[in-house]
Amino acid sequence: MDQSSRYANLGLQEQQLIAAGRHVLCAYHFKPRAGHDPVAAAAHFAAESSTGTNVEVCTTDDFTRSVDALVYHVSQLPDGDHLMKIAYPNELFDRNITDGRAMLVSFLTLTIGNNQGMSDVEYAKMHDFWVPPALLRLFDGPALNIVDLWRILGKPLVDGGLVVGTIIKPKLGLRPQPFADACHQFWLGGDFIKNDEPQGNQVFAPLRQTIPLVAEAMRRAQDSTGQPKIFSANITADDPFEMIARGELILETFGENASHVAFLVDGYVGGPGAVALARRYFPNQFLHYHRAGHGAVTSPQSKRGYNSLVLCKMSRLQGASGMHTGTMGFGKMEGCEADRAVAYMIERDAADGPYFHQEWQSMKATTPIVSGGMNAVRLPGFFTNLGHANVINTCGGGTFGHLDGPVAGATSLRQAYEAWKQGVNAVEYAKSHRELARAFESFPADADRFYPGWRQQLCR
Ligand code: CAP
Ligand code: MG
Repeated sequence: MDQSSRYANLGLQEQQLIAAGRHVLCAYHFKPRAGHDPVAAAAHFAAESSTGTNVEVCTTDDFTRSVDALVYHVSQLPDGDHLMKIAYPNELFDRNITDGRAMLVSFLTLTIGNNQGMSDVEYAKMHDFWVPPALLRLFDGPALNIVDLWRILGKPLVDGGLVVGTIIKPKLGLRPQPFADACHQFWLGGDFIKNDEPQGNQVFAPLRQTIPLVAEAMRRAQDSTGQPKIFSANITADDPFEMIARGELILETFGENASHVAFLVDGYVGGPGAVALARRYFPNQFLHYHRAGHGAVTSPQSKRGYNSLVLCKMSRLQGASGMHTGTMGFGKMEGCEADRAVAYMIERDAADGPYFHQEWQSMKATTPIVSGGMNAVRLPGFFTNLGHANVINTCGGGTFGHLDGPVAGATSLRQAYEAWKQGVNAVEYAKSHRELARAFESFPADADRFYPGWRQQLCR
């Protein structure tokens, strides 16, 4: 059934829709199934995403039609796919009965829900969306961000610079004492430690044993360095009451250092409920959103779901204090230098996605977290590409893979940042900073890629 007459209005002007602010706008790349007209397929997509189904129903009335999602643009793309833009009335999105505020799960279930498996649409992937001010202000947004970490670390609250971090490796398999020892070692040189995304309450590392040892390691490292330290503890679980129990245990155990604890949530696999629980039940803790699993939908190889920009934009709406934004071609995960636009979207008060300009109306920024195959050799190029170093960097292999161990690994990361900040070539800086020089030797393939001829210059 062609529903174009009801769910498509190609005469609608995007600028007027934005000026009116009564719709969420979404841009998708899609392919209609063979034999299906693109506009008709888009109209059915909009129906399925709002007030319709595949047939007219007798219960539809004039009010129903007033909140139809409307396709207002369909065009062919150079790669043969099509672009469609859909305007979703603000009224469609579910609101809490408790406080009237918006929820991300409703955005997902409407705009990337049933429409992901339709018989007349081969595939559809969201590449951008725009939230009008009237709805934007109903999302929680971040309670804290890197400024709160700089405050703890005693750094300037503007351009406080790099937070030097790591992930305790191996990813799994350390029992409580070796885990805490690794934390203590890194904290003798670094600022910030995160659990790796699967680390929690494994039988070989019960949380009730591990956390007290980590809290003690923090105390000792703070005492011996005179510097504050931060731990991002994974509280992800299926059961929200389990998450609460973990968070409360951790805060109680860290005691006087509870404000030095961030909570890590595997937000993609845990879902909006897990993120909202951390944001609303522990509003005083930095909310660290880890995105493990996102590649299933965000990878350029995926023609369905949504891209990294959409994921990161959604994380800011949900209240992520920090969000993994990838390494933009400088690390081990998929990405390219243009991905800096993803970081700008969550850290700035206004930014451009591929299809929409988004004003954030002073919603707190979400801090980019840079992880995944990074090390001291790779960092300077990353900062240059991004244009700043006001990020949290977590290097697992880049720390525990340093030839001289995690203290030297952490120190090498800080030296790489200092070199970049001073505008000094890292090889030149390494001549007078041993830990950085040894990072070149620890990661020779990276050194060859980014600093050809480094061996001769460092006489190594
Ligand atoms: C990094 C990491 C991070 C991923 C996340 C890992 O370890 O701990 O979870 O990098 O990727 O498990 O791979 P390394 P992203 O530093 O040893 O690579 O930040 O792109 O979401
Ligand atoms: Mg990890």
